[in-house]
Amino acid sequence: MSELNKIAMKLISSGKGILAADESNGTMTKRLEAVNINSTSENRLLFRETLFSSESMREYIGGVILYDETIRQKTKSGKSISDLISSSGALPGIKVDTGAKDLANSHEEKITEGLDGLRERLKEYYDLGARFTKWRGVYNITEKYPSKLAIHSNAQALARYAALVQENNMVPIVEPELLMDGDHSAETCLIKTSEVIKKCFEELILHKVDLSGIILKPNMILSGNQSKEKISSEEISKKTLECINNSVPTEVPGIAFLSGGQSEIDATENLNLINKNNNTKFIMTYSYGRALQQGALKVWSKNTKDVQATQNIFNHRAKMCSLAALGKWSKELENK
Ligand code: 5MM
Repeated sequence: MSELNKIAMKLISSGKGILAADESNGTMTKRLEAVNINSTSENRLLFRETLFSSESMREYIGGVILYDETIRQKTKSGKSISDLISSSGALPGIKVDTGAKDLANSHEEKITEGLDGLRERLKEYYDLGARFTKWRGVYNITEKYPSKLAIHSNAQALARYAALVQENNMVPIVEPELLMDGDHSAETCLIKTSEVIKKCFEELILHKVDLSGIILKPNMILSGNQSKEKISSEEISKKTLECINNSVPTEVPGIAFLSGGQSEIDATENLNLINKNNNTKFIMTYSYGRALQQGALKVWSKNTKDVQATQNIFNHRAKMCSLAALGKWSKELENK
């Protein structure tokens, strides 16, 4: 096993998954203001520190993706956030893209930026404790999108990012996210997601990325949130497995899905069925942002000093996601 493969396995094996706490300040401000909390750097740290010091970090969280602000912050006792995360046995990770901007000559689409100066930033993040990284390409689904231009340019950026990250001895999470916004069918989502993922691997291979030392973070195959089509979790799991089977090379150790705006329960139930029906060799787990944090954030906002109440909600959610990553979740356990 290569060192990179060992890191990847530590993040995703044995029912562990990843906590995506890498909201940029803009996104975090939206999340905090939605629950009437001021988005100050102290409050952003306080909420995150509450989660990172939860009991469930030991058993269910293999790694935490941080944002640049957070990896530089310290706890009340003066410990770095990376040390806090490492003390639970999880690995600190870092989002290294600098965001999605309008794509020239296709302004309704996005291109993710952040390659300039990345090699130097990676060295700094490694010194700050990061052992894995994340870059997200984001795509709309409509009749004409994602365009070949968006598919090609984002795949190339993801591959250049992944190669640089491996050169710096960290595991790149490769995240192509096709948004659930729109009225498209699940079949359309399947076709377009497969096309995007295949192109990503074409570029990753061209850039000589070691596929056994990456983690793919894709969306599940869902119908659009404005679509009249309602498909069951069973169908979601089958279509998602079909997509992974037809587009991911077998060297990749595992898939850590994003939740993409699904409710906490839907994201858990769908992952559980993906694992129950898993006919691939890949580990299938979670790298959830909202689907791990929503409930905890709500409770925290009611009384930010009641650390235990927030941690209880987070511990339960992380445990449910972990059971789903093993195909052992049920509604009964959820409501226990
Ligand atoms: C945590 O949210 C990330 C978004 O960051 P930006 O502020 O840069 O948009 C996002 O990339 C996240 O890691 C994934 O989308 C997974 O989160 P969800 O909520 O979709 O599970």
